[in-house]
Amino acid sequence: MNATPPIDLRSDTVTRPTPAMREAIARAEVGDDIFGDDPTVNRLQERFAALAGKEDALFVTSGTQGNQIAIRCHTQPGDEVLCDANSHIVHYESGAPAAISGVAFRPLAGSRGIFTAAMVREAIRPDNVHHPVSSLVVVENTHNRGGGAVWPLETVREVTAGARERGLRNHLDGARIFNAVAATGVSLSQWAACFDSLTACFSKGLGAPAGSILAGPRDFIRRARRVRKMLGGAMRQSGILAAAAEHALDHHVSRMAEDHENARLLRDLLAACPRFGMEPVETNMVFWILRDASPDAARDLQARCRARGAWFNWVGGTRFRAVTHLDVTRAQVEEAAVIIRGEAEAAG
Ligand code: TLP
Repeated sequence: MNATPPIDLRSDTVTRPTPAMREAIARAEVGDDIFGDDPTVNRLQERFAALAGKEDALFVTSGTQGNQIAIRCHTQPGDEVLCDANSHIVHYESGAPAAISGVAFRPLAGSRGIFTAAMVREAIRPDNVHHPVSSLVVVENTHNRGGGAVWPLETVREVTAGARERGLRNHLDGARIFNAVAATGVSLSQWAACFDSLTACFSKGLGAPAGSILAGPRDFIRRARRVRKMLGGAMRQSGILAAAAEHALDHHVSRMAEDHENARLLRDLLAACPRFGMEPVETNMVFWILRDASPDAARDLQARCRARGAWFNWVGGTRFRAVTHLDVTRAQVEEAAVIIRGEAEAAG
C-alpha cells in the first residue's frame, strides 16, 4: 500500500485549518449571530468593511451564497446580468441566478475572463418595452476559468464606470481577490472602490474551513441580511468560523505570494513536456492542455496521475487545472510535475 498522502492540486478549497487556526477557533468568543450577538462575527464584519472601504459587511456561508445574495439585492425578476461567459456564476452556481432571482445572463466573450467597457456598452439593452432590463455587471477577479487571470485595474475602472453611467450596478465576485492583491500590490479597497458590492472567500487560498463575506452600502447589507436568512444562511454561534477567517486575514494573506511562485514553478516544470500547451500563470492556478489528443485521452491521463498521487482537475476538452495553496509545498509541486510529465510521456 502506498502510504504517501496525495498531492491535492484540485483546488485551493481543499486546505485544512492549521493547528494555529484550530486554536483560534477554540478560543473564539461567540454569541447568537441572528440576534447580532456574536462578537467575533461582528468584529470580522467591521474589519472587512473597513479594509474594503465599504459601509458594512455580512459574513455568509460561501462564495456562492454571497454572489447570489448580491444578485438578488441588485436585480428584479426578468432583469439581465452582464458577465463573462466563463464566469463562476454562469458555470458553477447550479443555475441559482435563474432560480433565486429570476434573472437571465447576457454573457460577454471576454478574453481570459476579462471584458471591456465597449463590450458592456454594446450589450446594455436600450430602454424599450421589448427588452429585459440590464441591471447588473459582475466582474470575477481573479478569474477562475480564465486561468486565474487578474484584471488590469484600469479595465475594471472603465468597465464599472461605463456601467454606472448607464444606471447599472457593479458587483465583484472576489472569491480570490486576495490573490489579485498579492499579485499586483493593488489594495483591497482600490479594487472594491470600483464596485457597489463585493464578495471575498476565506475558504480558498486563505485556508479557512468555510465562510465568505459580502460588503457594500449599509442599506444593501441590511437587505442582504434578510436574503441570507431566507436562504438558510443565517447561522448562530458562527464566531467559530469567523475566528478562522480572522486568523486567515492575520496570517495567510502575506504568504499567498508563495502559492503564486509554486504555480509558476509547476508551469515551468510541465512546459518542458512537449505534449503540453501551457497557459499563462498569473496567480495560484495552472491551466494547460494535452496537445493532439482526445478528451478521453485527457481524462485518462488525469485518472492515471490520480492513481499515482498527483490530483488535479480535468476541466473539459483536453484542458486541465491545478491549483496551489497552503497545503502544498514546493517539493510536492516538483514531485507532482514528475508524475504528470512521466504519465504524459509514457502515453506518448
Ligand atoms: N470555485 C470552486 C468550484 O466551485 C469551481 C473552485 O474549486 O475553484 N467564485 C469563484 C470565482 C470561485 O472560484 C468559487 C469557487 C466561488 C465563487 C464559490 O465559492 P464557494 O465554493 O464558497 O461557494
